[in-house]
Amino acid sequence: MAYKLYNAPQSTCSQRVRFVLNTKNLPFDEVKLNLLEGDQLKADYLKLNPNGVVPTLDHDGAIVTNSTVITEYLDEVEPEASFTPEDPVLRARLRARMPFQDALPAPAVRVPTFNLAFLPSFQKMSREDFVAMAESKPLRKEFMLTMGQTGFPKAEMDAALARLRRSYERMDLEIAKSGGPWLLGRDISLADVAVMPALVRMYDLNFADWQDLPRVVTWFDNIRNHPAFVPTYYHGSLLTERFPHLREKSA
Ligand SMILES: N[C@@H](CCC(=O)N[C@@H](CS)C(=O)NCC(=O)O)C(=O)O
Repeated sequence: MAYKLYNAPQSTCSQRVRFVLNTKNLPFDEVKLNLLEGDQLKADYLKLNPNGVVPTLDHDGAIVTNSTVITEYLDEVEPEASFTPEDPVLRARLRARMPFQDALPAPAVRVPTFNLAFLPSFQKMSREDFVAMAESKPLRKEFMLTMGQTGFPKAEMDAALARLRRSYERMDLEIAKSGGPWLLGRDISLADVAVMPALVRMYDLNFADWQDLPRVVTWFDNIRNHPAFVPTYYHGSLLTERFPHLREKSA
C-alpha cells in the first residue's frame, strides 16, 4: 500500500492530510508543489486534480482529491487510530461540523494569508502576468481578481477576521457542550483536524484572537502537543518560516 501526497508545506488543506497520515504512522511520498510558481496549474497535475489546488492523494493509483474527502478516505481505509466516532450521534455531529469548517474558517483564513504573505510576490508581477495567472486558476480566478495587486480592502479583511472570531466562539460552545477537551468530546476527530490549520495560521500571523476563550486556548495547546503536530508542521510549513517579511511584523 503506497501513498503519494501532492501537497505544499504551507498549505492549510495539505496540513490536514499530513496530520492524519502522521497520526496513523502511514509512510507517504511527499511531492511538494510550489504554489506561487504555479506547479498546481501544470497540465500533468491538472489531470490528477482539475481544480488546480492541493492536496491530492494517490493511493496505489486511486486518486483522491479535496482535503476533507482525503481525511475521510484515509479513516475508512486505515481505521487504526480512528478520527471518526463510533457513536452514530457523534458521527452525525461530525458530519454536520465538516461543512461548517469549509464554509467559515477555511475560506476566511485565505484573506489575511493572501494580504499579509502572498501579496508582495503578486505585486512584483506585471499587470498582464498577474491577470493571466489569476485567469488560469480553475477555482480561484475571481478570488485572485478581487484581491488584485493592491490586496483585499480593510472591510474585507475585517469581515474575514470576524468570521474567524465566530469560528472560535463556535468551537468554544461545542467544547463546552461535548465536555471536551476536543470538539466532539474525549477523542480527537476529523472535526479537530479540519479546523486546526486555520488556528495555527492565525497564531503564526500573530492574530490569535481566542485568548479570552479558555477552552479554545486549551484545545490549541492540546493539538500542538499531539504527536502528529511536529512532523506535520516541519520547517517551512509556517508562513513566518517561509516569508521573512512576516517575521518582522509578528516579532
Ligand atoms: N476545498 C479544497 C481546497 C483546496 C485549496 O484551496 N488548496 C489551496 C492550498 S490550501 C491551493 O492549492 N491553492 C492554490 C491556488 O489557489 O492556486 C480542499 O480542501 O482540498
